[in-house]
Amino acid sequence: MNVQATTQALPPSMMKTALYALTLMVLVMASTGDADAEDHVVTQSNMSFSATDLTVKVGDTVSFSNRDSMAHNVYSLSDAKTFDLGSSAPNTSKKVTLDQPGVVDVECALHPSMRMKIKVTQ
Ligand SMILES: [Cu+2]
Repeated sequence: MNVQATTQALPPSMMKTALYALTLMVLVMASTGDADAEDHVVTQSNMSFSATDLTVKVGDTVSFSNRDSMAHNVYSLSDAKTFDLGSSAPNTSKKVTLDQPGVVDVECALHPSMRMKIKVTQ
């Protein structure tokens, strides 16, 4: 097989169609990515979370916003999503991306009575 035979394997018109399809696929994939992700804000005030049961979609983020006068340390108790945001000072916010489905139990390491649940659905 010579070089000419290889380049002629696909007629130019089919190459164009294939390239067009590929471009379209890349565009569709890009638009279904982070563009659809939603950010859910959960505040902490009076030593409690503003939501005790939150349902989000895979790819969404949750921002934990500390509105108390004391520090909080939000972390996960679940394998579905492991994270530890560390000590968060008053009036600061930290974000977590929920990247797989499951139920995530969330607690404050400094105040174990502060608990909430995040359900991550497809
Ligand atoms: Cu706390």
